[in-house]
Formats: sequence, structure tokens, C-alpha cells
Amino acid sequence: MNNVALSVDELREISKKARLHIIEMVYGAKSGHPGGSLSIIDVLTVLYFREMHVDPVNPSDPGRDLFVLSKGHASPALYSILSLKGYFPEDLLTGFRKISSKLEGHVHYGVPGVEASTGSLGQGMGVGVGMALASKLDDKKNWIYVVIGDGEIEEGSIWESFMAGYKYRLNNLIVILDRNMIQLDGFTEDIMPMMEIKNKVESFGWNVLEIDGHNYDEIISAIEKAKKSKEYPTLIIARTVKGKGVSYMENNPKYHGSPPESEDLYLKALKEIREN
Ligand SMILES: Cc1ncc(C[n+]2csc(CCOP(=O)(O)OP(=O)(O)O)c2C)c(N)n1
Repeated sequence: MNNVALSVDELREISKKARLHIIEMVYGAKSGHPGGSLSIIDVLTVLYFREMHVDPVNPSDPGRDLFVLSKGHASPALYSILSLKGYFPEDLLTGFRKISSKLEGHVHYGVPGVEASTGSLGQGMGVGVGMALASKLDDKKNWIYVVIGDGEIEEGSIWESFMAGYKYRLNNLIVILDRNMIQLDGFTEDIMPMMEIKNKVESFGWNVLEIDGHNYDEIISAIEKAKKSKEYPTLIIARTVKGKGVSYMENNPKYHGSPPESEDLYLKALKEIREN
């Protein structure tokens, strides 16, 4: 179940397909969250296609790595990656947010490959802490990965998770923060300034790394570094662009939870992603 080490160009091609899926899914559903899906898709590509030991043919392998998308509204990103990885056929993505489909708007445990339902912000990281603690108690050697949002970290429960991660010495836990600077309808630093997150989280006893979350080499090397931690969990602050890959969505809070409003904008998004 080891991944073949894909090249950066191959990873980029996978992300491109996933970006197209994200736009098609939200446009088809006339709802959903493109911005925060596009910001985190490069990280998810590296996790699923390079770092994580998971096998869609044997999805319940007890030794598999586990992933929780704590910012569960970015479900199009995870559903697309799971389909590209082979957990379910890509054509099921057209059912996104439709009543007859399992692909609910927020990440749903019933979807093949999903390890935890999420969507209520602040909870998924606690689930990941619990998984990491359970793995330690069972003497397993797997890795637990969690992705959180920078609006999500306004939830107090995130900071309880940071405390617990230190207390239980969860060096099998790697949390990635999607630092795109935007939350639901505005900029994080206007709504609730988080300032230097690195200093804050280091003071909770964690290792903290900061990277460009669209640079594959940096994502890979940060994860490799995190895996060398002897004692404590690691937070990787991935600086990203919300809406990355679609010019009119980039850094635009409007596209947190809105699909392209017209066919012209839909086709423009697909064209830009294809030509990038
Ligand atoms: C407990 C809770 N409160 C409010 C919401 C509504 N909500 C969905 S996404 C979101 C903003 C999240 O911002 P961020 O974590 O930065 O996500 P990203 O920008 O990466 O998409 C909010 C407030 C929610 N899902 N859960």
C-alpha cells in the first residue's frame, strides 16, 4: 500500500483534475464551497498521492493512515481526491449535494474513504486527537492527518485540541492549517485577528512549520520533517490563496460559499484551470 513517489509534475496534473471537479461539482449543485476547496487541494493531493499509506482496495486496513478534513465544508476537494484515488467512480461526483447521493455538502462518513463526518467547525481536530491517542495506546505506527481552517481556529475547541496534543505527546499527529486569510464573509484579521499563529501554537508545546501551501516540494518536505518529531505533534501552517487557480475567485470572500453565477463564469473557471 505504499505510494509510488509521483513527480511534482504528476501531482500538479492530479490537482488540475481535482480543481476542475471542484468547479463542476459546485456549479452542478448550484451551491457549495469552491474557495476553501481550491486553497487546500494541493495539500490534499500530496497527502493522498504521495504521503499517506492508504489503499482504496483495502479501505479498512487497520494499519492505514487516517485523515480528517476538519473544515468539512471543503468537501468538494476531499470527494474529488477520493474519487481520483479510486475509492469510488468519478462520475458519482455529479451527485454532489443532490438528495439521491451520499455526497452531502459537508464531509460525510458514509462516503468511501471518509474517516469522519465533519462540517461543524472545531470538532474534526478533536476527532484527530482521539484517533492519534488511540493509535498510540494500540501501539500502531500509522499517521493521523488533520486539515483545519484559519477561520475555524476561532473555535475554542481547537485550542483544547492543541492542549491535548501536547499533553499526550501525539507525535503521530500532523495538523495542517489552511492559512488563506479569509473566512465566511471577510478577512480573518478583520473579523478575529489571529496574528502570529506560529508563536501561539509553539507556546502550546507543538512543533510549527510554515510553508507555501501551493508549493509541492515545500509541502512534501514539511511532512517529512513533521514525521521526524520524536515527541510532540506538528502544525504545518500552509500559506494559501483562497480560490487558487480561478482569477475571479482568488482572494475573494464572495466565493467562500458561492459557485460561478453564470455559464460564462463557469466556462472561464474551467478554461483558466485547464490552461494553467
Ligand atoms: C460551528 C460552526 N459555525 C459556523 C459554521 C459556518 N461556516 C462554514 S465555513 C465558515 C468559515 C470557515 O472559515 P475557514 O476555516 O477559514 O475556512 P476556509 O476559508 O478555509 O474555507 C463558517 C463560519 C460552521 N460550519 N460550523
